[in-house]
Amino acid sequence: MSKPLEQAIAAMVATFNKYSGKEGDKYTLSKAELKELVSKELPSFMGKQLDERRFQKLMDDLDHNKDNSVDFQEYAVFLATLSTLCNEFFTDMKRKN
Ligand SMILES: [Ca+2]
Repeated sequence: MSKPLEQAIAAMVATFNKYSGKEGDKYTLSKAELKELVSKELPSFMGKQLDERRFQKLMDDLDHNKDNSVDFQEYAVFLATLSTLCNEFFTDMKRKN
């Protein structure tokens, strides 16, 4: 049985591949693929209904090389940013208690 952190890394990779293979380049996320991944796999982090303006902002922020798709490295930066926000949230909670 693999450890939780190993499972988390495997889930991160498997989730990317689950959506990246749906259309176009199977090694990158198109805008539609990213939108589906975020709404189905990160609902409590990102909200179930991301409005178009907020989603476009997210896509622009993540797509560092401006090729209109999110590759694995750009996706990994996104998850690292979410992890950092999560850690800050728990650190603040501990400080308050
Ligand atoms: Ca890109």
